[in-house]
Amino acid sequence: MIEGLNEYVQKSSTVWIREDGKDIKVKDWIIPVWEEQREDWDAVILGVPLSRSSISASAASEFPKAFRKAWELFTTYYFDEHVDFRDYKVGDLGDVKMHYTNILQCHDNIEHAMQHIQHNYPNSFYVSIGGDHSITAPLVRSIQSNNENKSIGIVQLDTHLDLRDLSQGPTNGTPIRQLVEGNVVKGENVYNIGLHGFYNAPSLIEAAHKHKVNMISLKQLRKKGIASVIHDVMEQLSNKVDIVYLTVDMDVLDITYAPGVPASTPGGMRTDELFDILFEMGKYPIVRAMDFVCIDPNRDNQVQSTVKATTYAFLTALASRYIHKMKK
Ligand SMILES: [Mn+2]
Repeated sequence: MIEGLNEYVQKSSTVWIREDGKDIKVKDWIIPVWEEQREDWDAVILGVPLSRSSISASAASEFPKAFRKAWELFTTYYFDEHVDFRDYKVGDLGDVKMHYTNILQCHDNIEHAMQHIQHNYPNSFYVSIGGDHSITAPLVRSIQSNNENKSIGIVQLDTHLDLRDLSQGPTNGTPIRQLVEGNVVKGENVYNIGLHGFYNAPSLIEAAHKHKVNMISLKQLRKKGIASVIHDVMEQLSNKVDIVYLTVDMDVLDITYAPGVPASTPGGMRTDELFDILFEMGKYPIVRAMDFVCIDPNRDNQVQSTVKATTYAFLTALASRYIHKMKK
């Protein structure tokens, strides 16, 4: 393992036997970093198996494993754009080591792991695989402390604001509140896309107004169109911040599409809409990091709709970055 990093990160338990050939699968394409030393990974993946901090009982800690297992179900050829993105170099860093019960210790490990990763791979795109949404706070804190003179914005795909107060400690309902009140990210630089229905209490809407968090409802998104909304959001952010962090709470999806997300709801986003958003976001190199959170593979249905949807979303985001990197 890389110097310093092995104190906080361990190899993943799912390691594929990779094969080469004309037709390869995602499992053949993503390379464990302990098998191939290089500094120029286009993207690095970090598993963050923590879900004791989830408000609803969740085994999201099992998701990094389920995610890696799903790699054999997908190829590196993206039909929609007729492109094979196997030349995009992706390294798997393994998983953050967690304390059995101490959530603050776990968050500390996540923050330190991300520090070492940024030092070792300063130019890579950072992809974190949760875990519940509490992990976003230490991840963004780490990126901020590594970029002291730069400002960070957040694009959050979520059914919830995640602005709950901290009276119950840090949970998957508090990351945005922690980041805003900790002066890590300004509320006006947070754009929440996907809000709908009956899931955010008045005190949370009040907190959003107080901190000037931008709220874009699912209805507004559909009315204006995905390309136009993402273009506007990214244009605004590009004028205000140096780095954008993209956080994808899979509870943004409708419960039909995401039965494996404990907090998913009726009336949510469709998978094709999520994929389109991630494709649009791939156009912007200012987006330096991304996470996927709150997927509990033990609650998923038998055909693994949620695990597959998340893997598809992840691949869409990376394929788009590859396509737009090649265009330059
Ligand atoms: Mn959330």
